[in-house]
Amino acid sequence: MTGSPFLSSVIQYTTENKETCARFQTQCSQNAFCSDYATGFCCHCQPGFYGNGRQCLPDGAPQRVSGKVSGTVMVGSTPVELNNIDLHAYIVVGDGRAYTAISEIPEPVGWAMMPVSPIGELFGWLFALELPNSQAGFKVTGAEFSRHAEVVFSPGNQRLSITQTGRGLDENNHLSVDAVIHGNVPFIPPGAEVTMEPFKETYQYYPSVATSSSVREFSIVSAERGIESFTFHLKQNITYRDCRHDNRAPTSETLQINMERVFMMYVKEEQILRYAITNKISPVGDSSVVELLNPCYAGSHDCDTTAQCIPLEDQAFRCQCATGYSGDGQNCYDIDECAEGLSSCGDYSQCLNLPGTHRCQCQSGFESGYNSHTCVGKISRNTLPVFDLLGLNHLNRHVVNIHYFPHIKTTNSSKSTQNSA
Ligand SMILES: [Ca+2]
Repeated sequence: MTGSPFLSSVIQYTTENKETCARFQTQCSQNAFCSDYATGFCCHCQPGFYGNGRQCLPDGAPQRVSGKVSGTVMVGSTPVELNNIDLHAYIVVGDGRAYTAISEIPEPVGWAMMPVSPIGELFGWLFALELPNSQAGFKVTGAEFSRHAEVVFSPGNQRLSITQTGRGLDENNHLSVDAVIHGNVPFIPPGAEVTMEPFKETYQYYPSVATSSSVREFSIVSAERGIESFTFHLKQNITYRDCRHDNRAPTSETLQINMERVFMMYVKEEQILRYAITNKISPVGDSSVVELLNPCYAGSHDCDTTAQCIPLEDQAFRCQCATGYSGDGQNCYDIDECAEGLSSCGDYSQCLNLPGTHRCQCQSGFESGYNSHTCVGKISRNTLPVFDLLGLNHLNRHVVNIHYFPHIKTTNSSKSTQNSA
């Protein structure tokens, strides 16, 4: 302290308004702990989980993504509306392979969107297989981010802009990502095949934003036109909320994604557009040397798709079932937390078993409390009219259990008191 009135007032200001765990811990994931620092708080995922602390996912578990795609895409001079069509992705984190499917997508644009693999590459970056000294995108962004990508095709100079917004994790831990696509794509003859060689892309990391820029070559093979070569230039940035209060040293300012086994396909009959890409993230350089060392890094291990591969010395490794699964690592099984009495669902909630987890589903008229294991009345039960209190709205749906209404029934008070907070 210097005694300067200016400085002391500044210090006083920052202290009073400092965001602390005591006030903001609810912003952390249930699977995180909160730490206070001189300038504010940060959330950190607990051991066995990964993420940015605000959202944490179990290590080793496969990840699902779902969302909607909308926008207008011009194929040649034909505009095609994409009207909230479904996007689903599934990522086997243990080998870094990301599968993306968009349906139903109509025919001219379905063929023409085959080279637009960057839509699926986002999920590859978020949940890439990590080589030493690197971290997959989700550890930086969590589930809330905005990704802007600009794709410019050659030789036709068509431009396509892609915006993908991460909207959080839903109740099943699936990542919600909506996409808006606008612009032009080159025409591709129906029945053509698109192939893309493996490539490397370098991501630059700055506070709260990651960027990359690359040129991709791809070939279109069709009966009528033979083999044609194209390229596109991709420029993208991904913005997210960063927590720097802990003054941690960034892992690396640049990381490299190796994309292999790139596969794109349009199935006309089902109107489904599919991308599959294997993604490995590493420091910039020749990652093949590291991959030779251990099957965990090469993705050639035999761990279950719901297990984490833990590298040991040389070629040795260990498979560990993800949190929520049990087994020897080669074979993992979902734990039925409801049947095995492992759930901590409170009153007014029903236990629902899910792969890798479980959920406490609130009875009608109740909503999730802070920790999502407890359910609290949607309206203050003290002010509820007697008719509503008796649950007339519930009667048609299921048998009213008097335990739902602790104010009326008091003989079993032990069960009905813990929920009032
Ligand atoms: Ca389960």
